[in-house]
Amino acid sequence: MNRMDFSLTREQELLKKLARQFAEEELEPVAEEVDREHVFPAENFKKMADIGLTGIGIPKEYGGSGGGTLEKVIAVSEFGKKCMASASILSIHLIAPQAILKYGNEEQKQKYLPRLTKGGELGAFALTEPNAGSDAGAVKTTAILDPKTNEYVLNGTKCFISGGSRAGVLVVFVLTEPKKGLKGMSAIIVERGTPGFSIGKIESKMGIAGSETAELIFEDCRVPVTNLLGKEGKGFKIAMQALDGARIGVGAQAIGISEGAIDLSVKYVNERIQFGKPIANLQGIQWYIADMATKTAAARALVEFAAYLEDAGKPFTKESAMCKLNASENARFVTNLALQIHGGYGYMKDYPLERMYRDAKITEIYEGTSEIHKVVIAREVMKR
Ligand code: COS
Repeated sequence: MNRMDFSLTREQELLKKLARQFAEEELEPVAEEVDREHVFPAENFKKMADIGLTGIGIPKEYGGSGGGTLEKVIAVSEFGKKCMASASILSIHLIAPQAILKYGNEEQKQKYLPRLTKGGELGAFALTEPNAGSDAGAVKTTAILDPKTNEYVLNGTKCFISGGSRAGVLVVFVLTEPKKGLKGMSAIIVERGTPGFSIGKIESKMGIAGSETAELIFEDCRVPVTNLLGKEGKGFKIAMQALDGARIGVGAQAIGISEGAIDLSVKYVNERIQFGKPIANLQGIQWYIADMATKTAAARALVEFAAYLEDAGKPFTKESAMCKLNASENARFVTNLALQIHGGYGYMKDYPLERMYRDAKITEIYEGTSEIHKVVIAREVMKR
């Protein structure tokens, strides 16, 4: 793609239409219930797989639907407009197949990618632990090789793992050489149902309630050595690179929810009559809408630029962190103003704004906090 060409290809336009229609027909009608009941929308995830959305960025030979990061941004942001939990589920699901595509050997790709794409199984990325959040290198879960059986024996606990309780295939970060710290970290593929792997606490969250967030427990969990992803000791780099890509996905969630909140606000200000006329006539309201629209357009441009860099195979660590930081702060700003515009109605659960306001907050926290992103950006900007 020519760098200055902002138009979508015919395939991308079709994908956008497909994702939008799916969001309107399948996601929006259940978004409130998914939030209220804290229920994972399993049926909808299966339907996403049926229409190829869970295989975005994965070549067709492995059951995927092709495309790359920009396609992910298109689909995830369309979902974010209507149901942020579903946008989050899709965006985070895609991390595991992407990591297997990038670091897996042919056998691993053949075995796992079709399951994670058209097969309809959910993927999960298990890095975080109770004492390894922002300090991702502090992981303590071990995977010690048993030379007699050629298996890794996993012991430890992961927490806050999005989709971990529902996933069929998980990429788990462990220490294969604990003495080496983050240089002894490796990535291992673990399948649901492996003996010694169990699900612990399911979290009750402020927002994105439909995206199940779980504790994962490994107790003498034996995994064949062939499930090592990439090389031993390269796990931290795999995690960091996977997060670079994943953060563009969070950026896409954030612009989606912002655009959704703007759409609702525009509709509301034209319908809401106060002082004898639609509140859209009030300049104060117009200024709110102008700020929301301008900042969101800028956020989308930065997210799409980061996606372009990743798709072009260029370095994108800095832009991925920048786009996620900017889009997530904007999502909080926009959902807050949208709720304010809706006044008392916005505060009530009859309108989606209070859910969107709660949902938006996570984008400033997961897959790296805003503060961590500033660390990453500053390091990149100040590189000599
Ligand atoms: N891509 C490739 N390699 C990377 C990288 C990246 N984006 N970021 C770091 N690395 C490499 C470094 O180059 C270094 O390699 P060498 O030892 O060969 O030089 C190695 O990884 C260690 O990097 P660093 O010294 O920067 O590690 P730190 O412990 O200082 O951690 C941060 C760096 C803070 C950036 C990292 O811990 C991080 O991203 N934390 C947030 C984690 C997060 O997002 N958690 C959310 C949970 S997942 S939902």
